[in-house]
Amino acid sequence: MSILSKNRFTITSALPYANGPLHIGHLAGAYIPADIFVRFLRLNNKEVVFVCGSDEHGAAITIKAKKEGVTPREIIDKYNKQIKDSFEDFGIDFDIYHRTSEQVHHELSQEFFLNLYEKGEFIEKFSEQYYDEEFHQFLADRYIVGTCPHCHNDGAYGDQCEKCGTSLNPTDLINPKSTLSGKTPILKETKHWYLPLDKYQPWLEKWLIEGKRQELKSNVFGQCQSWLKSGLQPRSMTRDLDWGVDVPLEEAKGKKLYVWLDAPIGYISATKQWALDNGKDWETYWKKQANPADESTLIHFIGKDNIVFHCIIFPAILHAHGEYILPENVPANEFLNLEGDKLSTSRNHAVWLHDYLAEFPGKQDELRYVLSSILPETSDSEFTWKDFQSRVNNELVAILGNFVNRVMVLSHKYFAGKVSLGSALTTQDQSVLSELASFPKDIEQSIGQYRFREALSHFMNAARLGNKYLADEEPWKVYKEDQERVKTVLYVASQIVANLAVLAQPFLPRTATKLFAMLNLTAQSWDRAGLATLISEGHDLGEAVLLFEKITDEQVAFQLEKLANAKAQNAANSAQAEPAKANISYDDFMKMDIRIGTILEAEKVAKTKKLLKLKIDTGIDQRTVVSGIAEYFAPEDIVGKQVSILVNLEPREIKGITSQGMILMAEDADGRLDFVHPTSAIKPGSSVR
Ligand code: B3M
Ligand code: ZN
Repeated sequence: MSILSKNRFTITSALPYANGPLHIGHLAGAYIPADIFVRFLRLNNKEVVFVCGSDEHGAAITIKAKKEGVTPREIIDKYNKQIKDSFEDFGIDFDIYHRTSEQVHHELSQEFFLNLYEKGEFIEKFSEQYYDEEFHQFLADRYIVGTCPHCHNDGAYGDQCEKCGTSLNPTDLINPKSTLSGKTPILKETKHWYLPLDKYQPWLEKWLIEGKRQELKSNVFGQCQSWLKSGLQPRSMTRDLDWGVDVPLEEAKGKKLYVWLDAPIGYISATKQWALDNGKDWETYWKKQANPADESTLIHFIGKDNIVFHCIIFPAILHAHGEYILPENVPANEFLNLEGDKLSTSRNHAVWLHDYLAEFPGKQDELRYVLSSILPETSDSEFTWKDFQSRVNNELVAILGNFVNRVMVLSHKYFAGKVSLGSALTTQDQSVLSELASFPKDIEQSIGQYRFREALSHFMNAARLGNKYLADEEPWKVYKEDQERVKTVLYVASQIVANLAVLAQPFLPRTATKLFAMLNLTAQSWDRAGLATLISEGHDLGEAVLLFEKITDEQVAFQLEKLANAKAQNAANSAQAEPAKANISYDDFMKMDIRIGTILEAEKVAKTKKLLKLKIDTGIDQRTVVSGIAEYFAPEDIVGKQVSILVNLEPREIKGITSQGMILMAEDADGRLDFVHPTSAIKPGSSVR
């Protein structure tokens, strides 16, 4: 069914956390696709509300505030403004860019919570959670670090180990430490309100898996299916935090709503505010209607890391509430990479939108174009500056810009900018014009299936058609002998330019505006696209302006150097030593019995990459120690070496071998190992203190 059979649309783009600026990955994920879609709907005179806003709650904000030594309020005010400006600069045409810190949002989120609470939808559960006694705070998510039980990385967070990717609960961590005080937290009982996702599983399977198998993109469907397959668990909708929306219950004083409960409600509160400002009825965009045909079509544009929240948790909440419509589709994109590496805010491996604009002023459409051509629609994709250059130079400049420019310049040169039909249209002209008429439908179909790259390539093919037409007809040669023919060629070519102006509107809004101005036409809606009479006989064209310029090799080199500098800066930062661990007492230290020993034998442990089995003369005895150094030392090279060995470590069974003690090794930030040993021979058994 064509998307244009619907009349009203509620379109949302993921609310970015107001804890940092936007980069190209954001645009390519949830904003450019949504913007193309919305512009297309508006051109078709649909009733659309397009909402977004800053996500201003959760640990993402408070931890950033702590890092910068400012209040959460300062963080959200700063980044909300910067993000909002970037969206405006790049023409992401929201009806409203709201904030989850607004009163109307707090109220609506609380109303949602209470609605579910009063229906008895939540499970209330006491559990023991880590608590920092010094800071008087429970330690959710990133407020706690410790050793990963899976890979033994000792910088794992309470929600995830970034080294091995495992998702964790704070209580899974070995040797947990508060990131606030650095101290070992205590366990303390606390009460939370859980959404029983397991209870909604059968409903979700029917609505989502049976009902949406056809419509959902395969990457989205696959994720949902695997979540449901592994079985949904109750999920806590409240947190012990001091920043967020208050849980509206007397007994929950000091607790906040889980940020992933309030954030999607942000779409609704944004719509509410927009309706208030514009004399509209927000409920027609969000609530079920007596006649289902009157209901709005809700579509969430997001990145792949948010799929579970938009396909499972938020729909379950809307369903439990009962009055709301459910999303029609969630066309999530995968991730965009940059120059062979993941985009990373913390490593500064990114193209920041505000930097781009300062370095390429006025070239928003160039970035929109390139990102639209490489959107990670079905799998991760990659932005490189070389590719950026070649798409701008070989497509925007050489095809679109060149065609438009030649039509404008020749029309002004030969006929003072007046468009008129000279001799009759040839069959060649007619076939070009009928081909032109096919593009709007092709683009409509691709957009309706969320295939924006394909839609853009149809648009570019229309420009190619124009370019080829001019090259075939060569009006600059014909002019000498047949001016009437040249009038007609430029008449046909002008119709193509006018069509390009109409078709460009969803993709390249600034370019479309320039094209209409050049043509001396007002903007046209989509139903006019395909017509061979957009420009009438005798029409006067406007002034020609330059649409696109080539990207130079120097510009590319500059950008690559910037990324290389960020990389070098990172390496320098990570070369800095880790901060010291918490203090221990002298007695604690004296508990360790470290001796000098000599390696007598060494051999690889079968079927392992890292392990060596060593026989050590400790001066006390000869014992076996298994050590993870095989990647750095060959057995034959280390026999006879003196080492430091912790001799009173509890024996451990490793790969079926009892290891009695631990060889002390120095390890740098890159994981490179070396022995800690005396510089001159010393008697085995000598102690190290
Ligand atoms: N702020 C997460 C993110 O930026 C979150 C999206 C909310 S959408 C309701 O990935
Ligand atoms: Zn791990």
